[in-house]
Amino acid sequence: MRIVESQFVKSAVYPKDYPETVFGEIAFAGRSNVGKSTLINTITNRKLLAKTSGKPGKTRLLNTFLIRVKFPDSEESGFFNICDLPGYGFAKVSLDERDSWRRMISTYFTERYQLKGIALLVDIRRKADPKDILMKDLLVESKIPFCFIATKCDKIKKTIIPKEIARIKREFELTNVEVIPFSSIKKVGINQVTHWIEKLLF
Ligand SMILES: Nc1nc2c(ncn2[C@@H]2O[C@H](COP(=O)(O)OP(=O)(O)O)[C@@H](O)[C@H]2O)c(=O)[nH]1
Ligand SMILES: [Mg+2]
Repeated sequence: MRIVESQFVKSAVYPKDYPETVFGEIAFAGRSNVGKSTLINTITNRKLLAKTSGKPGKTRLLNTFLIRVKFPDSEESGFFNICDLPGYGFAKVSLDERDSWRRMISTYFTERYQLKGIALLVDIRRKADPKDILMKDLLVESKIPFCFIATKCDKIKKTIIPKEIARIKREFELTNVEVIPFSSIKKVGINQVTHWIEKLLF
């Protein structure tokens, strides 16, 4: 499967604002600055599709994109949606904001019936932190299939990537969960992420 076209659809907070669609949806979750928007730009081969920003905590909405794909030996297109979830972990948010974030995410997980898979992004260099563990627990509770994506793997030596992937599996107590090393800079993991999406949707 190959992504051939992508466009921004809309931003939402409440279920009444979720874009109407007949297609399946894949969401990307993770701390602010972990590389969610960059990953979406990389797998769609678009520089500015999802806004990337050095300033953490700026995006507080569910941002949906419509993606068109092609399959080998077929003229037909397939479609799905990507949702760029608002990041977390930014130190300077009030308890109220944290609460509304949590409500927005758990409402999305339960109400968005088109949601077929969630990828949780973690920085390959960072030890599992409590907010990521809470997020993983939300994923398990949601009963929606999920994978982990270990981002910025260009920042460590290639030879220690397997060791760090094993550490992530251990720290998050992952069994039968795929952990995909990813780098937007070195273009590592694009096919694996696309393949994970394809397995869930088509
Ligand atoms: N070295 C490296 N930096 C990355 C990678 N992906 C994202 N970044 C950088 O990390 C910062 C945050 O990325 P962004 O996509 O905005 O994160 P988001 O808040 O999760 O959407 C930006 O400065 C990106 O350039 C990667 O694969 N490798
Ligand atoms: Mg972002």
